[in-house]
Amino acid sequence: MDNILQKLLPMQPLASVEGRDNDTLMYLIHGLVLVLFVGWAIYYIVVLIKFRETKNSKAAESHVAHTVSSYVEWFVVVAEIVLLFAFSIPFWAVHQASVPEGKNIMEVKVVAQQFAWNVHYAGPDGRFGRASARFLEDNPLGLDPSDPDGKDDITTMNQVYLPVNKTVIFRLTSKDVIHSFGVPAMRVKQDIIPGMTTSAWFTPNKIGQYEIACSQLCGVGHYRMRGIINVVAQADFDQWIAQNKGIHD
Ligand SMILES: [Cu+2]
Repeated sequence: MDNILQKLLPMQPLASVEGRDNDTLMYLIHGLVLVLFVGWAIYYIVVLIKFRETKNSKAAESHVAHTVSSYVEWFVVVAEIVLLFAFSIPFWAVHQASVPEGKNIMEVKVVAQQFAWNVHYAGPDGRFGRASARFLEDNPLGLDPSDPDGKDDITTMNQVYLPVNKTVIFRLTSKDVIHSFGVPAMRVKQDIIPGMTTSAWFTPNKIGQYEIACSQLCGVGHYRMRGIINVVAQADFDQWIAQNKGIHD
């Protein structure tokens, strides 16, 4: 079934646990729209033939009474109510309106700028160093050099490393204009607003490389505002953290 749907409506191969709900919703909405499209097309052709001018030289003043059309309308209304209340609203509540909590979750901070992604890891101590706009001239994330929590932090540009099968929450903000954190393979898209912190989260379940594409037109270099998410095995991730602690790229 999945293969047939994937052929009908090709999407990037899915690489997160939560993305499945997104894809189900996509298929259902497209399915309904397909039914509506075919229905309207048939109706259009029928009307063109049935009410052609040579057969109906005089316009009828009274409307055509049909019960079929009202059944069809009710079907569409019910289908849309089901899509909204049984799928879309629960999806929003689980994946967008709330952020998961618990132990097996890691946090990564991302500061977007024209036209790059600055990525900030807490390092082995699990605590993020303080950042302030005062230090932005010294380093791209504005890390305060006097804060001991920041000494082992790792910062990278356009490169994200994640262990597979672990939920990650991205805390997103921007230095300049509105950007959008779009990761198609994870089915995630979240606006990034200067002066605000927004969140996006997912659980990557396939080792590989995935693109972060800025999804909000943010200036002349928008097209090249790309990052890479490297999903690796937990052991490789631990090694990466150990090798890079304190390195601010
Ligand atoms: Cu951007």
